[in-house]
Amino acid sequence: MKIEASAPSNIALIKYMGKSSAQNNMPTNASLSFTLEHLRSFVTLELAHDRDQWAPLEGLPEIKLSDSGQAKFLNHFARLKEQWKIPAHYTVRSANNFPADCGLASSASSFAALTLAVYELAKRMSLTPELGQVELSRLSRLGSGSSCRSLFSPWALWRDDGAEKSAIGWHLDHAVILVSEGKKQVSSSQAHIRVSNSLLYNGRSERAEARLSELTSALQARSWRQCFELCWSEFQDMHALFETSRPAFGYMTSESQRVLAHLRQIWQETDDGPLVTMDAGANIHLLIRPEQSARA
Ligand code: 2P0
Repeated sequence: MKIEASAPSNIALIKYMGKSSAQNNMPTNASLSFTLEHLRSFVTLELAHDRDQWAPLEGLPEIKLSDSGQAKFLNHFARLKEQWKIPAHYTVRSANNFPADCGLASSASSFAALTLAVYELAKRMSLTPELGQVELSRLSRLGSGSSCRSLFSPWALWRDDGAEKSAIGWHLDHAVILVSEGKKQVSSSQAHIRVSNSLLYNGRSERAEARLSELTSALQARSWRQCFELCWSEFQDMHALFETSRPAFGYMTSESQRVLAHLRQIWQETDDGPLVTMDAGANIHLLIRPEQSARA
C-alpha cells in the first residue's frame, strides 16, 4: 500500500515569530498567511522493513535534507504514528514542485503534506474517525508551526493552537525576488527562541495583533495602499527583533536593502506597487493584484 499526499506552501503577512511554548510550537501572537497553491510538497509512505527512514521522492527536483532536518521530519512522523497507534515501519519520501534554491521555505508545505499522508494512512487502517481540517491543523502545528496554515486557502488565520480559513477571499499573485540562495546561519526555529531577549520583544504580540486587525479590515475593504503599509511595517518589525536580539543576528543583505529601497520608490512615485514581505531570510516576496500582473 502506497500513500500519497500533497500540501501547498504559504507566505505570512502577519508573522509567527516567538513561541509561548517552544516544545509545542505555541505562538505568542496570531498570524495571517496567503496560501501558495501552486508551490507544493509531496509525500509518499511505503512499508519498510526494520525502521522508519526518509528518502527523496523521485520525479521532482531533489531536496537534500540535513540530518537535523530529517530527524525533525521523522520525529513528526513518529508523533503521528503514536497519535493513531500505527504499527510497522515506513519509508517517508518527500519533494517539492519548486526548486530548493528559489527562495521559498518548504517547511510549511512538507510538514502539512506529511500530516495529511499519515492521516490518510490511519484512515485506510480504520485507526481514526474523520477529522476536520482544524483538528489536522493542530496536529501539523506540532511538527512545524507555519505548516498549520497550509491546510486552508486562499487565506489562513492561525490563533493559539491551530489555524482556520480566513474570511478574506481575495486571490492575489505571488512572486519572489531571489536575493540569496545561501544557507541561513540561524534557522527559523532558533530565531523564534532568540528574539525573546530583544528589548523590542516587549509589546511585539500587541503590535502584531493590532496590525492583524487593521490588515484584515484593509484586505476586506481592498485598501491596497493600507495593506502595503501594514505588511511593510510587519516584516520590518520582525527583522528589527532579529537585529536587536542579544547577540544580534540578521538575514537582510545589502542586495535585500537595495531592492526594498527600489520597491518603496515605486510606491512613492506611482502610488501603487506590490505588497512586500520577507520571511526569516534575505529574499523578498511580492503579492500582486491580478490586474497588476496582466499590465506587467
Ligand atoms: C511565519 N516564519 O509566520 C514566520 C515568519 C518565518 C518568519 O514560521 O520552529 O519553520 O518549525 O515552528 O514554522 C518559520 O518558522 O518554525 C516561520 P517551527 P517554522 O511564516
